[in-house]
Amino acid sequence: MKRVLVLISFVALFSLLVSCKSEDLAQTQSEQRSTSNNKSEVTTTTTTEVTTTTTTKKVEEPTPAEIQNYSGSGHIYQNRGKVTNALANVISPNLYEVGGRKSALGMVSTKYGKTFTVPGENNYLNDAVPFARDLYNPHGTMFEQADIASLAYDNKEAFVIDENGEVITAYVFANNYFEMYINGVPIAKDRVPYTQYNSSIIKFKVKRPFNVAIKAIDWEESLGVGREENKGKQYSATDGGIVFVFKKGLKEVIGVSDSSYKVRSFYTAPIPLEYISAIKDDGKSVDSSAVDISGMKDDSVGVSIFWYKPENVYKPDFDDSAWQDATEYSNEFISVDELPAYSNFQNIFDDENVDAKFIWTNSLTLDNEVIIRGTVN
Ligand SMILES: [Ca+2]
Ligand SMILES: [Ca+2]
Ligand SMILES: [Ca+2]
Repeated sequence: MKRVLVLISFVALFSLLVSCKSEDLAQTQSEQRSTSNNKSEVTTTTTTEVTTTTTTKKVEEPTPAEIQNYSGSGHIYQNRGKVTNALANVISPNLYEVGGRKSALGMVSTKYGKTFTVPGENNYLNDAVPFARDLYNPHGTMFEQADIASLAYDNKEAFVIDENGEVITAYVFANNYFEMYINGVPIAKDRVPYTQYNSSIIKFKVKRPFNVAIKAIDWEESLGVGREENKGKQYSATDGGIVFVFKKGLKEVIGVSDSSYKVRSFYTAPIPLEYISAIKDDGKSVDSSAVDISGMKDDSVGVSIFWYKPENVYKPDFDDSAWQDATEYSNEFISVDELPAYSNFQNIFDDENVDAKFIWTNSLTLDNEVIIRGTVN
């Protein structure tokens, strides 16, 4: 009996050893396979896509065949998103030398030769569009109070849209960059494209009601892939968000950012390849809120989607009825309490009677170039 038990134990131990060994072997083989897959993917994509210039870090990239399978691709449907999967070529290394992070501009190209400016089209280098004045800029003027900033800004220097209109003052805090159009006219652009955080004051003369269109950009360091350095991660995906207030004189609030505004993304990234079909894109509006990036690795690029802007998108008569209503975000969610560019002006941005809300699309992290439209009565 004892001999039989010993024999059974010996057989069991032997089979256990054999099975461990074959699992080891299977794992090694699968690692080898995945290494060789990655290698062939990288080789394929670097020969057909944009040359990467901003990093030497190895990145995971989908193959052109996988990208082609994106059903919303503009290669198939007019007006729909165009897909890229690599870092941009840098065309301007730093728009704001004194700033914290490098605010570079770049260009991405799809494999079909479509090109897009990243992190978004803008007028920063266009002298025809004036800079907004500083409300609070750590590299420029830092006002302690909004009223002092407003009184220091002569009404005669207001941007004139209607000669016999009234002078309106706008206060804006953007994460990170904005341009403001009133009745289709670009009247101001943000002085600080990226960091440090700043806020702006703009005066303009217009008749009411007037149309507001704002271009807002969540700037990025890893140009074209929607990512930046954050908490030690090179490719962190981070948030946008903007808050603004329109006042007549020092007292009367005539408009604030809230969900009455319409919003649309024109650049969304990063998107894990397996979520590319989760983006709703009907040619008129887009929605990336179903994309989940929690499984993305720190060094993976994913794909980016870009859309062409309709020619009259900043004009009052543009039809934005298919766009999303703006989503409102709390101050806590945006984490602005510690930023003097915001917190010095809480009597403006968090007015107890008319509280301006941080707004964006319903995808605060992934939508990086956004247009916001509304009307002030
Ligand atoms: Ca800014
Ligand atoms: Ca507020
Ligand atoms: Ca982002």
